[in-house]
Amino acid sequence: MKITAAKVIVCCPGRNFVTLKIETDEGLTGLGDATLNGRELAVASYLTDHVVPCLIGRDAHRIEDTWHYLYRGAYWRRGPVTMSAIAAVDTALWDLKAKAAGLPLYQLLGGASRERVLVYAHANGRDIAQTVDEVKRLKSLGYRAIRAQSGVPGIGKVYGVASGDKPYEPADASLPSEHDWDTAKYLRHTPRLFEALRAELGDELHLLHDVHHRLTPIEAARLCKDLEPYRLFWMEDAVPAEDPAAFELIRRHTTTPLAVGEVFNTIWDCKALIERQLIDYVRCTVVHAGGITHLKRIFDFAALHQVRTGSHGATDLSPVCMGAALHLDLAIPNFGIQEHMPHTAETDAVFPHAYRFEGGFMQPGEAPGHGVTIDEALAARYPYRRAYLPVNRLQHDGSLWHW
Ligand code: EZ4
Ligand code: CO
Repeated sequence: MKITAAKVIVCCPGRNFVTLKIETDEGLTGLGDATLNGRELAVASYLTDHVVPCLIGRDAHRIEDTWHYLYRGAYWRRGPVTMSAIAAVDTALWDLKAKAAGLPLYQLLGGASRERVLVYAHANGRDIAQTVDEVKRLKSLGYRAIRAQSGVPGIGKVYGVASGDKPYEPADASLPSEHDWDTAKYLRHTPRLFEALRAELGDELHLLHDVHHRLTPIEAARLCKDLEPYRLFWMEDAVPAEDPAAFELIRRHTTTPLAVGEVFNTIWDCKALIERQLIDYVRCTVVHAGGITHLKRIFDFAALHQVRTGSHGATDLSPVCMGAALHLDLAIPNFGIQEHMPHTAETDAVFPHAYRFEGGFMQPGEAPGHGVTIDEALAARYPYRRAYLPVNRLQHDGSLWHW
């Protein structure tokens, strides 16, 4: 099966997505997600200008070889742009191989290790009462695990909290919007949120929280200790992800489980965290961590060290990524949980898919490949719109902080 053509499709059905479509001489096509929120066109150019010319004529079945051809062959290894581009090729090739076999992708990854994929939903509200109501609403839809984020008194715009009635979507402006931050206010407020949630919802529901990289190690240790009575499923991105030593400090102080990895792009970003057992869940994704081939390598390595998976699944990862992720989730032995933020109706219409939500769990479906396609005519009706993630500044002196 030879690759005859490959093209990059950029569309914006409510938000931007970059999709790679690979065509073959056998008439089969494969799709990969290449979306990098706020830097979409860099990956589109990397693919169109530098990767696609190397793909034409290659054997589509040689997935591992193609991965190394693109990784080693670039000389300049790693980084989110390179690894998202490699991921798109890799995902499209797995899609093709599974279609050629006439099997859903999870069958090629070893078959199902479980019957269904546990997912967690996002609840947010401008205050504690509204967040509690939203958690109750999501629980009534069947979710067994819910991430809770709340507005903080005295802070204007907080990560994870929607403005108005719209679903939360961080890339909200054609130039970066400015948010404000005060760590002390956040540290006082967050334990109250989880105290209220446990009081109202009881012990059964899994509760999660995302700090979004905003604390120092000792502040994160304090928050994790304060939240111990509420038994979180995990605390996500408690500190900026680059520094394993920060996690060592947090670990010394608390038994709250730790999750990190949505910004990682290779195994080298999480190798020390995993082998030193400084985290409990690794959150790398198909799209930002080099595709199915590399993500499976990370997850297998994590399994050796009792680290489970919890792949990022925000709306800026396209349905193509979600479809591929669910096949991996179903197959790997050390799956933990999958993040699930539903896409808008416009996005779902552009990317028809076989996966479905069923009472707190998801299924990748039985369609050959990863089960996600693209309606190119519809996609063409939603041209790219420049959009950025916000920046964040400390309230007391305006210095730039982690968003
Ligand atoms: O801010 O995907 O857990 N989910 C997250 C996301 C990220 C966005 C950035 O593009 O942290 O909401
Ligand atoms: Co996150």
